[in-house]
Amino acid sequence: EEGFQQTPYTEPNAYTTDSVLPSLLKRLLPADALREVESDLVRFGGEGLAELREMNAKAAEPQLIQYDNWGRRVDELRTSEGWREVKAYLQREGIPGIFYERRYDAHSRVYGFAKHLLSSGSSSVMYCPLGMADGAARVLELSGSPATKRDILPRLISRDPEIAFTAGQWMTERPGGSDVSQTETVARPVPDATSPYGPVYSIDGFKWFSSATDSDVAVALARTGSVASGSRGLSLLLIPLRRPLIRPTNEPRPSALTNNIRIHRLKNKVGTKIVPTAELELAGAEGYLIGEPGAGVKLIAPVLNITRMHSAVTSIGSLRRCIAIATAFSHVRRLPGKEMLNENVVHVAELAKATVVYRALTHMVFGAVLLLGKTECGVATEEEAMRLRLLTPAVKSFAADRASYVMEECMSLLGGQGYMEETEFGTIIKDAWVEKIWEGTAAVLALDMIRATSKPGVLGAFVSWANSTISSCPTELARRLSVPLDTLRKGLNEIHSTYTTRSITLALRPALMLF
Ligand code: MFK
Ligand code: FAD
Repeated sequence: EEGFQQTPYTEPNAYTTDSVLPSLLKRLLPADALREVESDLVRFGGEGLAELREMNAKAAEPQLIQYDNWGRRVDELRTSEGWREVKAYLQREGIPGIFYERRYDAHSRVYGFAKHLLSSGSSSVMYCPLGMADGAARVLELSGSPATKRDILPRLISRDPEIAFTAGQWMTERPGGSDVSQTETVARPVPDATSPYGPVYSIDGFKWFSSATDSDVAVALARTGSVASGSRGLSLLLIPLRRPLIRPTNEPRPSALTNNIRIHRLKNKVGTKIVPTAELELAGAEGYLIGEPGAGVKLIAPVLNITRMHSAVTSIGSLRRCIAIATAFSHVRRLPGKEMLNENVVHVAELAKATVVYRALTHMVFGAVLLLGKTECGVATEEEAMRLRLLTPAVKSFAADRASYVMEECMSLLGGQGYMEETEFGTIIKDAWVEKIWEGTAAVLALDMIRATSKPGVLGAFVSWANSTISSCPTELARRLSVPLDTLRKGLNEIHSTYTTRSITLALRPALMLF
């Protein structure tokens, strides 16, 4: 006698069964764009994700081979076949290509991030290198030399994995990640050296966190000014991880780093285990100056803002997957001698609570995503651009904060099975925790909002937009929401004096729900 056997759940089409995305896209996209985009999302959410999950199941932790059999230092980084397949698959699907092809103008950001939302719970945090490639592409689009626009930008956004590049973002050093003013890495101009990519510099220093170490290039901060000049003495450099940067297409890319970059060690992380995050020593690495010397932080800001959007979408994408699994389980699990879980009022109420948070976060984040698209396509009003500047740190921080708690609730909706590695909750949750830290902690992002509101007009524009949105709400709801806006005004004044940073994000929460 076999005894009771639980029927395993199967995850249905992620797009067609999603409780938010189809209606959200109907609201955000013009009808003709929606028609085209929707057929792609239906395919991607079904057979596309099934294929992606098979590749992702083969992804394993990277390995560092520091010395070869003959005692030579080689610093070979070996990534798994699954990781490389996931990367190639998502590049072919148009991440980050869709964002730069701009087939749907400002709405291309909504389309690309919809694909991200559907897949980020099933791709071993591949949106880390892909998000940074997206950010680096925008930096080159805005500030790159003609040669970087010709040779490197097209590769960062290519759908062809044979030639596509990903990029790293090297900011954090041992003295500080939130505050980069004590950066120790130094870049010195190389006399007589020339490169079509920009003025040639030799770079020495130590980068404490390098996540996409399997990338082709990095955008990095390094000191060209005096130590006393703090972060205003930092410049932005484009650094190849291997030289030559451009190889013939039929020549395989070596896994060892060259360009005088050594891998000190791979980080031993709580999550994001598949992502090759390393500590790097730069000893005379060649790099090319982007933009003006001393403007490094300002020049790298587009990377920060774009990766913060990727981070926000990863938070809600991870939550989406957790809800999808919990819902699928509720369709196959019967309470002993009673109804199915999806017919049980108490259980369904728990699923509904999780779904409400997912709905609110998705509307909130995609409101900001549309503003990003409009800004990049040059069709945002000045007021919309200011709102994007203020909302980007807020949605990143808020999504990371709220999603992770709800993911834990979803895990418990499977009972003991939720705690088993096979259901993937543990991996998804541990991976998503990092969204609270990288690209800025809540406190640092609250400070960034203060930086944004210190520019004239930003806060006033936000408050008047929020008030006019509130006035179009049903009266009862509007009354409740108008109080936090007053608090926001008062709170900001107080924060300037008391430095109680977190409360600024808290004060904005109700207003952000209005998208
Ligand atoms: C899965 C998806 C995730 C994808 C990728 C994840 C992997 C990557 C992991 C990483 O964590 S990479 C490292 C990320 N590091 C951070 O996020 C650092 C957090 N700290 C900050 O963001 C600080 O605010 C910052 C280092 C930028 C402060 O630097 P400064 O030099 O003290 O800033 P300052 O002097 O106030 O600003 C310099 C200029 O930049 C100003 O312009 P002006 O010169 O015109 O006045 C600022 O307005 C501008 N600026 C700063 N932040 C900006 C910005 N402009 C636009 N947007 C911003 N966010
Ligand atoms: P600190 O800046 O020392 O912060 C410590 C604590 O102090 C935090 O709680 C912070 O909120 C608080 N704090 C700091 N300043 C203030 C303030 N002014 N007011 C109030 N509180 C404050 N970086 C890269 O450059 N490239 C990468 O590829 C990369 N990958 C990463 C991958 C992983 C898995 C992780 C975990 C980190 C990665 N980072 C990367 C680094 C990341 O961006 C930093 O860890 C982060 O910015 C915080 O910097 P820190 O670690 O130096 O912490």
